[in-house]
Amino acid sequence: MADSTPVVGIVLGSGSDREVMEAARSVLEEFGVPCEMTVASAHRSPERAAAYARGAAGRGLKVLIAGAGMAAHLAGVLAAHTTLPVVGVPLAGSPLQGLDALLSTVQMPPGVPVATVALGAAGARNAAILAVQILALSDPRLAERLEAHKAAMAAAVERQAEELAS
Ligand code: RP5
Repeated sequence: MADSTPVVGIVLGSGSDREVMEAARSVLEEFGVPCEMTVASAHRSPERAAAYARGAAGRGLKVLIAGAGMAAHLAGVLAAHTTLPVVGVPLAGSPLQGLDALLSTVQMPPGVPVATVALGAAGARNAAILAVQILALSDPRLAERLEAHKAAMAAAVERQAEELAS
């Protein structure tokens, strides 16, 4: 039986972020990558966020994905407390429609990177694919699945082009 110990941790700034961030879990499941999802707010529960990040590597996690909106400091706070790669997904929903979250996530000071992806569900999907790409560096089976994923996308574009030409 395959090992189901989570290797990717998906952290939400709030339970209200769940619907969008489920896209990340779906992608990881498609690739057969065990993951876990939890909530830890950078501002409302800073101790929980720090403790999660500090304990992540020791529990076998390899990549963290953080999704948060508004003043989205969650990914940065996690990155402050771990040497694991952290992928940040800025989420919309505020009066500033996610521009606040984008800048809060991406503008990390030198020395503490957060790999920031697109806003919302597209970003959640890309965060998961980026996590798979990181894991694939030491997992040839995952690398093969990524090749198949790219081939499937290219084939879909070919079909669209054929439909437009017909
Ligand atoms: C952020 O504030 C969360 O990540 C969420 O996107 C946003 C609103 O949170 P709730 O008020 O819905 O809990 O911290």
